[in-house]
Amino acid sequence: MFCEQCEQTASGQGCHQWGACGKSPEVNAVQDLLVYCLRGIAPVALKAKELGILTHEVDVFTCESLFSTMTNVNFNKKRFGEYIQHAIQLRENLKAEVAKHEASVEWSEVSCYEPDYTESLAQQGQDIALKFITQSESDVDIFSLKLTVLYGVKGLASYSFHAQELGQEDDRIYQFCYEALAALDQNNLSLEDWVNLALKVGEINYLAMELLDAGHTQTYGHPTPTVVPLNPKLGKAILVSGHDIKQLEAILKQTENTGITVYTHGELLPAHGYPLLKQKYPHLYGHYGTAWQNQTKDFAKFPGAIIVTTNCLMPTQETYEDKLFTIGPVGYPEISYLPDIEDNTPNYTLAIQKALALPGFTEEKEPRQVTVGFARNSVLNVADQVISAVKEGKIRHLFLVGGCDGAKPDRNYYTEFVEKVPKDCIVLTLACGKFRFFDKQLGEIGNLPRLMDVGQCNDAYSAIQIALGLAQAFEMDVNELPLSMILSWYEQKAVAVLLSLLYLGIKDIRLGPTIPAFLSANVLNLLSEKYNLQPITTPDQDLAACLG
Ligand code: FS2
Ligand code: SF4
Repeated sequence: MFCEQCEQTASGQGCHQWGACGKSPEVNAVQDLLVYCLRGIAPVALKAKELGILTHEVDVFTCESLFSTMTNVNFNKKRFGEYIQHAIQLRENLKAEVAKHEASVEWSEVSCYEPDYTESLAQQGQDIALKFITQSESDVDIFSLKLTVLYGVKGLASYSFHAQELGQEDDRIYQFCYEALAALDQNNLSLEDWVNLALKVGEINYLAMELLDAGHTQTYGHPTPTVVPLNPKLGKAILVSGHDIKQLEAILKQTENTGITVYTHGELLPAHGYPLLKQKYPHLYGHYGTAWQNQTKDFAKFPGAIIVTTNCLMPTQETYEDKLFTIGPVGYPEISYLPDIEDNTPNYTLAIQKALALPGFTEEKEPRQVTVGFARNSVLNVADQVISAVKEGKIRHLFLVGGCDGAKPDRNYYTEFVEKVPKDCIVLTLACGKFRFFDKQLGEIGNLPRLMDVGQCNDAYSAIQIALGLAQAFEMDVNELPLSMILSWYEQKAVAVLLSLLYLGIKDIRLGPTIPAFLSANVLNLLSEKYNLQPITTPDQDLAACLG
């Protein structure tokens, strides 16, 4: 087994025996086999697009299956077997369509590959992964960039999958996913070509995040500052985890008039800020628990059904397995999976019945709350206040402290950093890393809260719009703003977001808790020289440098 796609990779060098995320070597191998099959689909889909053949089903499938191979999404070997069979079937159907237009196309080895379903798919995946590594590792820097592109495309595919659910699609995204997947099988690209391809992942991911933002805001309105209770309400309950606001709405719709209260978990906290969701479904009540790595404790204690819509799912525990449900690309062996029935939406009846059978909350807790909804519109609406406060010296600096959370103790850096930010500075935050400090009372500067939650990880798009809007208002380059980005990464969506920031030319990003293992020393040097991308050090040292 070899996997180094996430931040918790073993010894900071790669998981070889067993995934630190809980992924077995067999699951890792079938994921690699699925990615190989998608690499085989890519040239066929590109040819089909060139000939004007409809590829939509394959486009959506490609994004969903790439999504399923991300960290903490799917641990179910059987499900990957199904994805692989479907991939081959879709590829052959598309080839048949291409043949109707152009009979003489010769497909490369990867596009002709057929797994032997009578033999172990895991063994076949392992052999293929080994071949990929031995073919590529002679040039460490190109191998590093190949992995960067592949991991970034996984993140981009996941955002595109969500945008598509909300009716927002752009063929440039699908076209690029295929181009990037096809490039992994080319051995004639230079280092510069690979750097450009990695930045192109950033460009296309920016488009995917823009579409997802449009999907959310056009469907649910622009987020507004909204108070979210952290204490539960008496009664039956469902907890919805992950990032999928469209599926949260489907759950809200199917639980109307059942008496069930719906709680968000993890990256769904910002859903409360969308006015049209909040107004339409009063039983969308509050938030329960903190970041993904605390779910084994949070899920065990939750007295209702739990639905995980996306990452980050951890290996499950007996104490809550019978009340846990997964959907879409998410899965775990022996855990109830609710398949799509209609309009890309599952029937949630089993989860609803489970919630009604469980006791729900029977004891009141002391009221606690947080405020969410400081996305681009909310912040840019008060841009004049921010600008005056900066000009009058009331706001010295803004920090974007955002990104993923994880279990490692060195992530305490982010909590300490926020605690040490001077009182005349503002902290914008996003993604699940905020749970280390999201309920801290940092007070206000004038009417502006000192801690503002911009949203989920994909709302990096919103944070970028805030930065660009402020730069425009100050009439200066975005890199000259009194704004520093202190980012934490964990999985492949964060890789895609980082590539988007680099594509936009954002400099001086501080990244932690560690630098990705898949970045070779030369590639890291290159990014450091061009963008001044740098690892975090200590909160005191980094604060001093940013404020200096
Ligand atoms: Fe957090 Fe996990 Fe959001 Fe990542 S809930 S680390 O997948 O995408 O951020
Ligand atoms: Fe290791 Fe991360 Fe890969 Fe899991 S996803 S096997 S923890 S590198």
